[in-house]
Amino acid sequence: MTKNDSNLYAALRAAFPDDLSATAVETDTGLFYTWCDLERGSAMLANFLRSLDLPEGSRIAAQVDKSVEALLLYLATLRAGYVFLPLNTAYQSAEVAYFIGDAEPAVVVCTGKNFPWVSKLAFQAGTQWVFTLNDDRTGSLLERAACAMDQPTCVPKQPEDVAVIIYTSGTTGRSKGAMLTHGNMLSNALVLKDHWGWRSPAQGGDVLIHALPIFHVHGLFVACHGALINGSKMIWLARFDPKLVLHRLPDASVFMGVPTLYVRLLAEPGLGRAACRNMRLFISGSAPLLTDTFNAWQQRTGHTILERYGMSETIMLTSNPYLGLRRGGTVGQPLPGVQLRVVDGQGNSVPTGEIGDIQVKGPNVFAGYWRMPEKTAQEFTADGFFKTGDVGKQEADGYVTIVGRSKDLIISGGYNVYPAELESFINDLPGVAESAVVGVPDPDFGEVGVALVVPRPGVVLDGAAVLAQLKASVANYKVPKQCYVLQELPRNAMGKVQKNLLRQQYSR
Ligand code: MLC
Ligand code: AMP
Repeated sequence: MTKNDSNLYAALRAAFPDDLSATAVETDTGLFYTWCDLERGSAMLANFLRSLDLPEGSRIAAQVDKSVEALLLYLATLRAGYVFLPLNTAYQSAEVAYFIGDAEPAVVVCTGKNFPWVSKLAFQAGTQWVFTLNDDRTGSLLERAACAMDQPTCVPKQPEDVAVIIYTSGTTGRSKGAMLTHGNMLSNALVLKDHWGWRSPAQGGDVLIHALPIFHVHGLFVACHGALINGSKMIWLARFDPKLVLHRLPDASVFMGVPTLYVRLLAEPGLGRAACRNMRLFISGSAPLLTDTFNAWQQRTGHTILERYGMSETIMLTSNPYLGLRRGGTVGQPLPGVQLRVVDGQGNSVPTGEIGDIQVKGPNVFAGYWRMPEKTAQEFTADGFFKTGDVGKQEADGYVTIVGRSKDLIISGGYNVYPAELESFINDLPGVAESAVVGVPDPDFGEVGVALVVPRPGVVLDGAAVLAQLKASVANYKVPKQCYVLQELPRNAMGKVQKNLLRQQYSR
């Protein structure tokens, strides 16, 4: 193995089909990108980034709408040897300011529409370059890169070199940037290639419908790496639209989604065996898939959804089998190379089938939180296992079931929402004494937030006004769907807010 083999892009590129003129990506706007386009386009962007003479390890932050060019920017960053920092397009200015301030990217790429405020805060934070990239192939990034060479740059990397930082919010305090290495991502992509039975181009190939956002692990790594490392074509949808997915299903063989996507597809009368006739595999993850959804899908389509479990810090951890029993309500068995154990509060393994905290170890587990050595140390055990914060059990045959979370986290439509972040914002609003945000079941998003707010003495608060203020400040998916004003919050003998009671009372 040459040194260069550890750059993730080199491995992805090696899997491109021999015929580079074949279609690699087809978009919902009728554009066709060949494998040669991916190779040349990412080379030009990589050479352009290198021409900026950035220090090694520079971060390239991107808050851009989904487009093939945004994917090329990610691939170019890998090739150029820098560190990619994808940002959710729903983040508003305070959120973006935090990430840019913390990660100190040398380059920020944003939409033309957001350039005025993003560039202001980026330059204030010391960023040298701010470029624009729009979803219609316009913007200063592509204009500048058009003059770059297309020589096949791919900077040599070691497996332990950081390739991406993914920010995850936290139950307390600041958001943490999980550093994923070239080695983490390549090992996981290779395991999934085998585990999910991807068909090589020589075997007729697979076609993936890509309908997820590309700023998280699911859409960017599991889906894009999956297709690229198998030389498989992607049908690229800018956003999830159940009718469009249904329309394209006959042209595809693999689909990946968070449970909400399956719930919304089931609401389409046209979903049935005929629409899925060419499909090989439906994969679900990022949030619990209800057994009802699993069963309804099986009945309507004849396909058994394969559920898997992962997280930003670890990419994919467990999966139901491709061949063998896909057990609804479970997330399957640890992937090859992943060690998983379930422990009690003292860190001792619990007996088989009993509930405890899930800890994991493997080549896919991240290198630590960006500039947070103490936090990183806290999240690992002395023998190197990462504490996932998920609570579950493992049966004798290895199947894992997630039953809850020790972290105070709501997963809504596959997005993580941290109550602590919202409570701290609400508590700072005038007239608010205290607040609690809890997750309640929701048929569409799986779980949604509800806010309970206690006013200061003598103040009259309006729940709708609290939500409006939140909406003006944080990403829209974080905004609780309802807000109730209470005279006090229920507390236990230790003075801790009893969120379980609130959850029961406000379940819809
Ligand atoms: C949108 N809204 C949400 C929401 N998405 N609210 C709660 N939870 C969400 N996920 C808001 C909108 O802002 C809008 O508010 C209202 O809810 C209705 O929006 P919508 O039109 O129904 O939403 P839509 O744009 O269709 O988006 C829904 C979605 C999207 C499910 C398609 O959320 C999505 O793509 N989710 C996937 C997330 C994902 O990829 N997660 C992977 C993380 S990686 P208003 O007020 O504006 O009307 C990971 C690791 C792993 O977890 O294991 O994979
Ligand atoms: P994120 O930090 O956004 O990567 O979210 C990771 C979290 O999503 C995990 O810690 C789990 O709590 C949750 N998750 C991912 N996949 C599943 C799944 N299949 N079932 C239940 N929870 C899941």
